Amino acid sequence: MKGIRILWLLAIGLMFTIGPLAADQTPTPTCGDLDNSDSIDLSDAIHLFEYIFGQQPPLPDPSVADVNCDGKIDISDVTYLLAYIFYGGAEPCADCPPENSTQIVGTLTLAAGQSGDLAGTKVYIYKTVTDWNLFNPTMSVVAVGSGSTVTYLIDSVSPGTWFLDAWKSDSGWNFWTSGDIVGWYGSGSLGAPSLSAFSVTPGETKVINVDNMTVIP
Ligand SMILES: [Ca+2]
Ligand SMILES: [Ca+2]
Repeated sequence: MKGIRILWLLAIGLMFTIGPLAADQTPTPTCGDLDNSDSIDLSDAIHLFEYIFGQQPPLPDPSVADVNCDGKIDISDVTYLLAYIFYGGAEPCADCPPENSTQIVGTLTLAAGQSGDLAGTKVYIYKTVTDWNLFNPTMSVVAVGSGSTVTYLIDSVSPGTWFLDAWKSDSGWNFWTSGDIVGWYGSGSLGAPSLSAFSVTPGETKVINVDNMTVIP
């Protein structure tokens, strides 16, 4: 693990010396090629690191970033990439389920009259409304992009019935607080949100858009 830590320092150092990568990138199907350069190298790990910490343009394609195929885009994917690049670790997405992975994808959009930046908003899925009330999500991802509309992709979802909400919080509390931006799939209002269940079948890419993102006054 010591080697990994050294590589972290190297990656962080390069992050500040290389600077932002090109912003006009197009989608790529190559898992792990975060910067769409047709190769997988340290710059991809840096790109992913910067993305996770909010310093990078949107990923060209969220599906290439979940290199360890656990349905989330986080630091463990950077570690996985570094292990592959420097230590002969498993290839990006080597253990991913074959195509037709069950997914939930969609957009989050600010409600009419709302203003704010949805960058960094998290999307959560829950098995029951009780889980939602207790903030006990089964899976979560960070949406990609910024501004009034962002996109998300939750991969490797278990088929079944789900509830979904989206939440950008700066407070660290496990409940909605003033200034948070929240939305949910369903009906109702901020004071009385009503989540609707939806079902996902095996191999389906379920589209769930949330268009009621609202800033809590
Ligand atoms: Ca690359
Ligand atoms: Ca991952």
